[in-house]
Amino acid sequence: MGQFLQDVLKDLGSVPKRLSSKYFYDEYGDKLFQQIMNCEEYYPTDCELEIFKGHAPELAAVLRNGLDDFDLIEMGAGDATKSSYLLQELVQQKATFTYMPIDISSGMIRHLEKVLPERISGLKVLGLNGEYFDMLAHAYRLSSKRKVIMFLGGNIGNFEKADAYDFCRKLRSYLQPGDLVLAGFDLKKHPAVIRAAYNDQQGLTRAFNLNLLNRINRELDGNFIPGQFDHYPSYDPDSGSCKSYLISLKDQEVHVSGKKILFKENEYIYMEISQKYSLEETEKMASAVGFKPFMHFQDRRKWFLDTIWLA
Ligand code: AVJ
Repeated sequence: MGQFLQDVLKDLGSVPKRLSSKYFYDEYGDKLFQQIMNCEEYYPTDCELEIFKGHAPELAAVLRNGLDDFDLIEMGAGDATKSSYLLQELVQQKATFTYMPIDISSGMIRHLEKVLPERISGLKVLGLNGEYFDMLAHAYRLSSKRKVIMFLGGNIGNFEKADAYDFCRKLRSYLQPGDLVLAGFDLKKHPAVIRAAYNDQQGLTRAFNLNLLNRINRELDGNFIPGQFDHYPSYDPDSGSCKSYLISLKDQEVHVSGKKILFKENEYIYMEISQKYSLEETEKMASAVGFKPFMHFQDRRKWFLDTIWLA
């Protein structure tokens, strides 16, 4: 049985029901996420891009930390739009480094290895296709150079807070003293701004969530009727957790690969968390897992944080 099916059956068999947002990103989900990033209400991408465009020289200087040779590793590089500004700047400063994007998509890695050195001449790219920590260990076997790890886009927000601590503690355990982390966090702000970003007028976020039911239908022989589920986004300013749910609109029976799943009217499926932090909370997390919070970069509205931690 494939991992996707195994996870879906376990998650829909649990109480309360849930699904994992890591499965949002099939071909159609990737397209929807691109559209979300371009829509009026969704601010995090614009904020982080503003930071990378506006502070590239300072970011580059801090990450170089002198003039030594280093490996710049990006976890979940995607199309590397944001990091390109930093890469460009580092090459311009004549820094000696290798850019090592890690991504689960082999197509994306091949694309980056081809396209980036064309766009940024002189850039050394070594793509690592696989899971974050497997590839991180691999990078340490490949070279003993100082490591700078980037984890951008507020992807850390897709972990529950306790899981984010575990992730960062694990990350710390792989690193050597002197290594750096550059992590992106979406910050707490006016709750209405956050809620709007996860409940856009065009219904893109709704479609993004419902697409997972369609994906299950397509890939796992499911028979969800997406019209019988409602998208319910919520944001709690106290905890900072922004969560999305799908609500069953009636008592219904769904089959996935021959397995029966029962839904009560108004029963929910917990789909995604996008945890928001205060700046102080990120510092607390860094210290708790053994990093020294070193430097903060923010956009002019102070809605997003790219923070540097020292191992
Ligand atoms: C890709 C995890 C940063 O949580 O803001 C966008 C995904 N979900 N709209 C986020 C997402 C709904 C996004 N991240």
